[in-house]
Amino acid sequence: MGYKVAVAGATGNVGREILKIMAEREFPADEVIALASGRSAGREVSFGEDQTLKIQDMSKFDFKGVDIVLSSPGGEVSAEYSPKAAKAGAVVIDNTSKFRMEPDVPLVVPEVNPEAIAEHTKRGIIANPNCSTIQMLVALKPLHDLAGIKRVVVSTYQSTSGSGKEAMDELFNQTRGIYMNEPARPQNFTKQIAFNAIPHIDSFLDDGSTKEEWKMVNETKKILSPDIRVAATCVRIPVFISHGESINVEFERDVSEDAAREAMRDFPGLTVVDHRADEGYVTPVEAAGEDDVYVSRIRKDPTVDNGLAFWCVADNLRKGAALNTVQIAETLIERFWAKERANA
Ligand code: 11C
Repeated sequence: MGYKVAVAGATGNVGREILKIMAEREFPADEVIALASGRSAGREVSFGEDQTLKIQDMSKFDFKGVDIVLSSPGGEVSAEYSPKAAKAGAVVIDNTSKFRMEPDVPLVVPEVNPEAIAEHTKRGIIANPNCSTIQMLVALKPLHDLAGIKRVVVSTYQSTSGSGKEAMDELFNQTRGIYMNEPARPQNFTKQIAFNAIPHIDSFLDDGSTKEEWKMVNETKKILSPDIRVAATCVRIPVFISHGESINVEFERDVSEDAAREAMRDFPGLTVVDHRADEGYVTPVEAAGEDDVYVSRIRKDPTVDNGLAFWCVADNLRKGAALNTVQIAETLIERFWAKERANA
């Protein structure tokens, strides 16, 4: 017997990707319900190669009887509906930043801290981390186990899809417009995104950092270790899908390039493509549509004791959001519910 699953925010970039991934991975669902705002109710979304689902209005939906809600409708909507769904008995896997830092809500990357899922019983909510944190932590976990990470310096190169469908359209239309001598009119971004790089993602904080950078620092502490210090600079670039990251790590103990490469190769969800030659590394375009996090350009950082530097890239809509959400649900079922059902 399978589960009753609702996908909240089913018309957004992440919601549509969740439905696609559920179908690809044959998620054990008996019933899948697509939810969105009243504006989209009645429209259809694709589910797998040949099925469609009719969107239901989330504000009128009764969550009773739903086992799992995979939720990415935006922070304010989640703030209202995730607790409502949890109260009705569902476990909500929430993709927004709303609940991530709450102490009784586990924040999970299944390859890194699957054991934290046990805490889903506290609030009925499991939080999915920010996309730029997820890919960095999949790359860092085997290195932390190997040599103990003290400090990380990361600069991101983030695609426009992290900001939604309209932001991707803005990149497309602005790029075309510039060739036709039309002035760039930023709407979703603070400055021109076509042929540019914007060192500003999410809102500014009092210390001069941005909320996106704050998330990378604090989510890393919650998931991997509170002792790891992280300095992050997050930059939006004119790419449609996949975030790139340049990462410098300082370790407790010495770690060779070969040992790092081997540990990363053995880690689930991580692929090392690292040839010191033309094309011997992975770029955002190549990572788009893929499930793994890719690591390239592994080398010593000689400016600190026990330092390494590398490049990391992943599809921000898949591993950075939808795939990680579905994997949390799969792990919840395999590690917790399957056993309960077997013993019932
Ligand atoms: C971006 N990382 O690329 C953001 C998108 O906290 O879940 C995801 C925001 C979040 O703009």
